[in-house]
Amino acid sequence: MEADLARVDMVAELIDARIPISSRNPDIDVLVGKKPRLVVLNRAGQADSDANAAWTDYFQGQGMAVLETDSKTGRGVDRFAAAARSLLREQLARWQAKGQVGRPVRAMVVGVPNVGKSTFINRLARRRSAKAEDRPGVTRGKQWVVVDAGLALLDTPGILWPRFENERVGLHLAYTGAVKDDVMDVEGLACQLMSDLAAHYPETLEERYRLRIPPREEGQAAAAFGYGLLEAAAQGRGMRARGGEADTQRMARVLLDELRSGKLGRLTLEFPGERMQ
Ligand SMILES: Nc1nc2c(ncn2[C@@H]2O[C@H](COP(=O)(O)OP(=O)(O)OP(=O)(O)O)[C@@H](O)[C@H]2O)c(=O)[nH]1
Ligand SMILES: [Mg+2]
Repeated sequence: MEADLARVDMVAELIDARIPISSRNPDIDVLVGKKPRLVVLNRAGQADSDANAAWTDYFQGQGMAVLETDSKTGRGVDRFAAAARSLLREQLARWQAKGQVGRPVRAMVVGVPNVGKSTFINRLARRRSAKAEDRPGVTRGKQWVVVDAGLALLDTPGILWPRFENERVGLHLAYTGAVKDDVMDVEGLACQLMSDLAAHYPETLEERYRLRIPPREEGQAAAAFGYGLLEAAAQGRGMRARGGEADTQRMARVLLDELRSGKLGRLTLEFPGERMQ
């Protein structure tokens, strides 16, 4: 990333609007340094709109340029070129003064796996130049995509940092699909997700899976509490394993798929000012 930075004019930092804390590389400020940066809150259509507004305020308050986008529908993506020009206005004026009129802006697109970097680039370019699929680790190498005479974007492979700050960050990245499922215990993950949804979006959970959330027992672990909910959801959907017991394995898959595909509705799991523990 550092070598590529020298070759670009700006960085577009794509973050997942549902998990704006966990989906940011903790070293990004140091890595990007003084290079102009635009924070792109992607997947905004999957996140809570009030939370999106709060995050936009938050980043602007930190002096950063922000754009809310949904690369799947294209919403907000067309504002990128203007936002980039505004971010680079001093640079563009310098180029003009040197007679470098029409020099294209080069932007590097970075972010965690599966956040939507390639889809975002394809939207901007209005064609499928970069391979994009519904799983992490699709983009393997770097690729320049020329949007038009004035803009070129560098697609990069998604990056996960070697150590997560804490367990919650790892869970949130896993829920949203930034981490490959085959390296995880999907049932355990779904139990944690159930417990988080019960805390943040109880009505959604109760309606969608036709269950009642019981009060969490004193000292009960999130995983155990979530397991009870997963079992209830499996029962509600008539999912039974061989022995007749609730098929929590299958329900775990379904829960994660429904979160990722948006069937659970718009939800945000992290809020400005919150401390991740
Ligand atoms: N709902 C929704 N889906 C999105 C959005 N952006 C991307 N996607 C979907 O998310 C999946 C991953 O998109 P990619 O563009 O391949 O993600 P990436 O960041 O390039 O992923 P890697 O190359 O693996 O790092 C695709 O199925 C996209 O259609 C978005 O804003 N909203
Ligand atoms: Mg990609």
